Amino acid sequence: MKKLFLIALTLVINNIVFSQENIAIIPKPVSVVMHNGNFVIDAKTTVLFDVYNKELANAIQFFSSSIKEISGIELRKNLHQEKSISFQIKQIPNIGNEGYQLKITSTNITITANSKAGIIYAIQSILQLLPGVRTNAILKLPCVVIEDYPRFEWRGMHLDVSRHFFSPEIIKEYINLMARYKMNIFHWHLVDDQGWRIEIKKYPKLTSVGAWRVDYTNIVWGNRPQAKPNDDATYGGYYTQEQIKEIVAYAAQRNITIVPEIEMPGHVASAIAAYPELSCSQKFQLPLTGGNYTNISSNYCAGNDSVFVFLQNVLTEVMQLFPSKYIHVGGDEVDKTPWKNCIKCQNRIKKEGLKNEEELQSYFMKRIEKFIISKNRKMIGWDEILEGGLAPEATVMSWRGETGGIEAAKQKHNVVMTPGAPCYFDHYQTGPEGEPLAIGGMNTLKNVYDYEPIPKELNNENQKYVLGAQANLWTEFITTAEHVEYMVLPRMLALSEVLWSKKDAKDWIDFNKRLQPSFKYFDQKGFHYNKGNYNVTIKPVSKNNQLVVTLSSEIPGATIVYTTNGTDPNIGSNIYTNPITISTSLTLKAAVVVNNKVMNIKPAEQKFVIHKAVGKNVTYQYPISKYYTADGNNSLTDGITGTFAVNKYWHGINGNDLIATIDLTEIKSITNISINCLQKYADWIFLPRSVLFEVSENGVNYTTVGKDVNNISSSIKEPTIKTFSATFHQENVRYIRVSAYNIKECPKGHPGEGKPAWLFADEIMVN
Ligand code: TNX
Repeated sequence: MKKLFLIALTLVINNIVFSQENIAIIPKPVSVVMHNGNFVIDAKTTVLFDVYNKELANAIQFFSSSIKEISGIELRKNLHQEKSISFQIKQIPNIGNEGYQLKITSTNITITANSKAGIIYAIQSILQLLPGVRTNAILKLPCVVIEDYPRFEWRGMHLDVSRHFFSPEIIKEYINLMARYKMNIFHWHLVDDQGWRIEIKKYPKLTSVGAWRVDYTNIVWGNRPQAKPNDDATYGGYYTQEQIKEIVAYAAQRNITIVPEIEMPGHVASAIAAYPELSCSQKFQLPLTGGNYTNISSNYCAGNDSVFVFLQNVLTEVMQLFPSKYIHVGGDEVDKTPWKNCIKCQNRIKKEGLKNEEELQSYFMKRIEKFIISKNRKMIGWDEILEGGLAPEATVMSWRGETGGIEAAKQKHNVVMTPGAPCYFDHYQTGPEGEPLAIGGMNTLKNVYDYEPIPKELNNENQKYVLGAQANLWTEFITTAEHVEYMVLPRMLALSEVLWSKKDAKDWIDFNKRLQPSFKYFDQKGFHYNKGNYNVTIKPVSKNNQLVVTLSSEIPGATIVYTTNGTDPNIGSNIYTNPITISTSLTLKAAVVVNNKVMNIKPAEQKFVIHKAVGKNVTYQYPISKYYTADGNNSLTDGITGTFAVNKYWHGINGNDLIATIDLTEIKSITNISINCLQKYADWIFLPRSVLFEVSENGVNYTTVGKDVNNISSSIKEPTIKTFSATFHQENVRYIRVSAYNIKECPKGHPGEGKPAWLFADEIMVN
């Protein structure tokens, strides 16, 4: 029925076919009604608008230059003739400040909106219906009536230019891509430990010193050595105030507000390299080259009044450059140790009657907020600014999950959602296979598309504090424009639909169809992008005491093939139709087939082991970290072993031993117990020192049946899974206790040296 309707709507005009499906606008507009016919843009076409309205004139300039870029056609201005495109700003109810109405008939186009923002979005919708690159031909648009407006007011994209510097041209390209998909906030992360990127006239050393570091780009971020005093600092760059003004205007023309982030009080090793007197130690240091913080100060001193004078002077220049209502002041990940050891900070705590260093950070942020408010602006910061008490009018950017955002909204503060999952675009989208090295984690296109920015925990009244959401692109691992494009495309398009379109209009299959013209556009423009997530998800679902697994893929209508004999699946392998029952130990491999081709670089793979403890309850002496609960309490006895996809089936415990007791519920005779553990140096995960295996009949008196001592060094960087085991003469037992002893602290020379080490374990196998 639906198909017939679509065919009925298909019109053939001068060999261009427009159908409902051709209206492939992303984000999906609120309402689209197709009509017969088309409008032709040619040399006679004129634009009509009120030339005295500067904002409008600015938007028309954008429109005219875009049309010229594609077709070579110079649109006429305000010549009244039959074929016109008219733009009008007037009062229209129900579409808000950013909404628009676009009506295309065969003789004219009318665009109306309440503000320039809406006019710009109508233009973007038109541009999505036109070719992406220069054709030097007349342009045709389908006759259509569109009414459209966004769901959220904060539709953000962030870019970290501190960890790697990106030229003004790249920034403009980023802004342009954002604008095409109606994103409206560019969060420009201008300051961090590894580089200060904004010219501040009063403090020239911030950029002459703080913007340049010794170039170790070819060494992975976390492994870079620190600079030595005579090394040449050649990597970096900064934006001059003139460049910033130009970029701000470029963004404004596209209705994008740039929210600058001036980090404080932590993540400022770059500022301290320029002006050591800003830190507690006041010691000289060189700009950081990467992730090695040994002996580096990265906080401002919170007890020193001249730090606040410095920051007010910096912020004054920043606010002169950026008209944004919001000024981002960071606030994340402040290691409070230097404040604990600093006389000035401790005096401040006493004098202000503060309880601890958390309250000292809160004091810091409140003092800065007062200044920002005095300049008629609003302060926004990462969710750590909640700790020790939120500044009175602060807006919170929730990145460590949604907890901070929920808490702030309940306190009636505005919130922007940007939880690591799925809003961190520095994570993999399909890989690691076939993708450039990323910081870790995985946020697929569908994860982003399925995101709902309003958490269930908020009642109707508090929901209104959620301004919207944002994706963050941290660039520790990203050094080129091509790589930036790859990380945001096409995930930004999914986010744009989440933030703009109606919640109940979301449709994954339809979105995938509408993605195709964007892919063509990216190809035409030479943009790098991810072409699809062909991963197969292997999911255990236990049924009637049997281990049953389902296979699924994000690709609409994909065929999944699989094997259970250890070989890689090919187009002739079993086609998945129904859940698979697993009754013997085996390795399942699965892949997606499209057009008779296996699409995966590496098939999905999961090992299942059927043993005597499968399905039995496990209790722990020390709790498992809430971040690594795997698929629940009995993950260690579910027959599924952890793989290198870290966050999947592993149980993680931080700084503590893993002491697990299994109740077999009846006496069983056994001769072997083993446990798999993981080492992943880059993620602070280390193999245990040793594992002790004990058994008991009654759960009170235990006998040791084996101890396996680790023989793999904690400095091995290659991810490694090791099986620790004990084999013994037959024992008749009901209880099994496995104690894996954590190395406790990250080893010497590791970036987390002295900090708690993670211990990851999965599957205790009993035979
Ligand atoms: C955490 S998100 C950070 C950044 C890192 C990022 C890497 C946040 C407020 N702080 O400094 O670049 O993780 O994903």
